[in-house]
Amino acid sequence: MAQASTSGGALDYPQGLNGESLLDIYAAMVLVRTLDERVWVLSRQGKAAIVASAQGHEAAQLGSVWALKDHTPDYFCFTYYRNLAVHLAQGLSPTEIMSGFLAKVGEPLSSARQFPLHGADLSRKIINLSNVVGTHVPHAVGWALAAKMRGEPTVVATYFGDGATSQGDIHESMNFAAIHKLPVLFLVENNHYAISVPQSSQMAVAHVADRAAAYGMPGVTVDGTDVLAVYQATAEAARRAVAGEGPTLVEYDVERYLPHTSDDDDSTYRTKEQLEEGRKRDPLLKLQRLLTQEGLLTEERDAEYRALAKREIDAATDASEAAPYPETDGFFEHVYANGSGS
Ligand SMILES: Cc1ncc(C[n+]2csc(CCOP(=O)(O)OP(=O)(O)O)c2C)c(N)n1
Ligand SMILES: [Mg+2]
Repeated sequence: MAQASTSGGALDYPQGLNGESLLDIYAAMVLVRTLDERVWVLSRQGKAAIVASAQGHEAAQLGSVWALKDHTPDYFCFTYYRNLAVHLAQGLSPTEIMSGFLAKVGEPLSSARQFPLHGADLSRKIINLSNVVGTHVPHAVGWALAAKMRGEPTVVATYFGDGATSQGDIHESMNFAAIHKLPVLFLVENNHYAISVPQSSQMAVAHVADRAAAYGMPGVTVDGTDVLAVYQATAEAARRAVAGEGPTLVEYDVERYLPHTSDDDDSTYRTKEQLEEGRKRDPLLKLQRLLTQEGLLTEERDAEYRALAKREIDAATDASEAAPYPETDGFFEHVYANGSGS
C-alpha cells in the first residue's frame, strides 16, 4: 500500500495520515479514555444505570473514523453500544454522551431513554445504535443500497463485535452486500469475548475475517490496538467502497480491559494474568510511545493533553449531573406518530 512519510521521524505513515493528525488522534484517545473512566466511576456511584466501556478498543474506533474522514466523500456510521470513541469522533460532546449514561436531558439520540445512547443522530451521521446485537447491520446495508440506487457517493461503516457475527442478521447482511457490491465496511471489533463466552466457543475459525471469502468479499485482520494498522486497513476498505468494488470485512484484534458491562463480573471467567497480558497492548500507551519516539510528543505536551481532557470531563460531569431528568409527558415521543391519530 502507498506510504508517504510526512514527519521528521523515521515512521512511514499510511497515505493520508501525518504527524499532526496522529497527535489529533492521540488527543481524542486521551479524552475518550478519561471520559470512559469517569462514566465507569459514575456507574459505581449508582448514577449511571449501565455502562459498556471502550477501554482497549480506542485505536480501532478512532483509527477507523479518521480513515473514513480522509478517504471517503461522505460516510455514515451504524454503531453499537461499545462505540464511545466513534461517537466522540463523530462529534457527540462528552456532556451529551454522559447525559446518555445518566439518563439526563441533553442526550440527542433518544432524549435520554435507556439503554443509554440508543437511536440515531443524523446530524452526526450515527444511526440505529441498539443493544439488540446485530440488528443495525441489515439497516446499514439497506442504507448503502439506497445510496447506491440514488447515485449518492455515500460509504456506510458498520461496527459490531465478534459475538455479533453469530447472529443470522450479520450473515444475511454480508451476503447481500457482497452480491450487490454495496459500499459497506463491516468493521468487527474482536475482543475475543461475547460477554463471558470466549471466541473458541463462538466460532471454529481462527479469525472472523476468514469468513469473508465465503461471502465473496475481502477480509483482513489487523492489530486493532495499533492505530496505523487500523487506519491503513480501513482506508483500503474505504477506497474499495468508493471505487464501487463492494464491501470489505475488517477485523480489529482488540482487548476489552473492563468487564462486559458494569453489570458483569469478569473475574468469573478470566484471570488477572490474562488481563495483565492484555494490558501490554494498551492502545493509548502504544500511541504515546510511538509519538514520543517520533519526537512529536514531549512530556509537557502530554501533560497538557491530559489536563485539558480532565477539565473537559470535569465540566461534562458537572453539566450532566446538574441537568434534569426528562419530563414524563415526552414519554411517547418518537414512539408513535404525533397528530390526531385519525
Ligand atoms: C439479539 C441479542 N442476543 C443476545 C443479547 C445479549 N448480549 C448483549 S451483548 C452480548 C455479547 C456481544 O458480544 P460481542 O458482539 O463480541 O460484542 P462486545 O460486547 O464483546 O463488544 C450479548 C450476547 C442481545 N443484547 N441481543
Ligand atoms: Mg466481543
